[in-house]
Amino acid sequence: MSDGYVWFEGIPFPSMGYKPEVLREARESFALKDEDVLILTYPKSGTNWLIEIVCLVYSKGDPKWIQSVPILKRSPWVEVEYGYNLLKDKEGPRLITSHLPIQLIPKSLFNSKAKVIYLIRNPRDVLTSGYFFFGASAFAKKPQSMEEYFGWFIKGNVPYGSWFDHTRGWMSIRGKENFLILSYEELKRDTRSIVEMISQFLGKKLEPEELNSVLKNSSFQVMKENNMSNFSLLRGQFLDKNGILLRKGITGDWKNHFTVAQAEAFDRIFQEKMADLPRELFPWE
Ligand code: PPS
Repeated sequence: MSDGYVWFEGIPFPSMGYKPEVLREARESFALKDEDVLILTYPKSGTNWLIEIVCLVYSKGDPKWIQSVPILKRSPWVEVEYGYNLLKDKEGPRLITSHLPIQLIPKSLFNSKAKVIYLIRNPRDVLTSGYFFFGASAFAKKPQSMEEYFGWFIKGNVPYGSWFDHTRGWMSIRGKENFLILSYEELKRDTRSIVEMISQFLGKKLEPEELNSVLKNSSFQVMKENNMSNFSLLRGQFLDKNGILLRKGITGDWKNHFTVAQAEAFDRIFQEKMADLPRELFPWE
């Protein structure tokens, strides 16, 4: 289809860096190892923040790694051709990132003890973040207005498809021992406690000063200035000059961009699609 996406199994993917044959091979043949860590999110949920935190937990707060190696190399995206090629021959424990829905994730995940962290975010803020980010990208369809993007998001006609399907899919394996669910909202509210939870889950105990350094170096301001993490390396080819990864970094920005009618419509759709899941899985107002 020539609508600005690469389609695979009914899901639209960005038009640069993705190939059906790589997506297929990743699902069928990529071997997850028990010592791997998989960072899973729907796009615009705080993926890169979580990667930065996990990298810093692994380096015990030492910022040398995050300051010298681009984030896309530290925890490559398994479904992207570039990331897949980096990962498949990599030795030792790997940090792996993915936005894939559950039905497209490497099948080997389900027979491995790899640790998985799934980060969820209020879909209203995901929508808002995506509106600005994809609107300034060269790899996704550019919306003319928030109204237009709102319609695409509700239909799942955005990179990686429907937020609702994605979230329902991954939530279906909640409770598995190697699966930690976090939210952007809790991470914002009490970063210290959630980072401690992450380090415990990963079996990496941090001394108090190491924890302080993780918090400082993964903060919005420090990350925004770190050219290895802020996607400035993607400007030109993938992003135009308004393409900013670290845009606002707050919760509830949707309130500045949705009309009253959009807010009401979103509530209705959320209710229709997610009402049977426990409310505590969605820790936002
Ligand atoms: S992507 O392109 O899908 O990988 O984007 P992703 O990293 O998932 O999400 C981008 C949003 O995460 C915010 N962000 C942060 N918030 C708080 N603290 C830190 N350190 C941080 N790093 C990234 C980023 O600002 C995007 O949200 P918005 O709402 O657009 O600001």
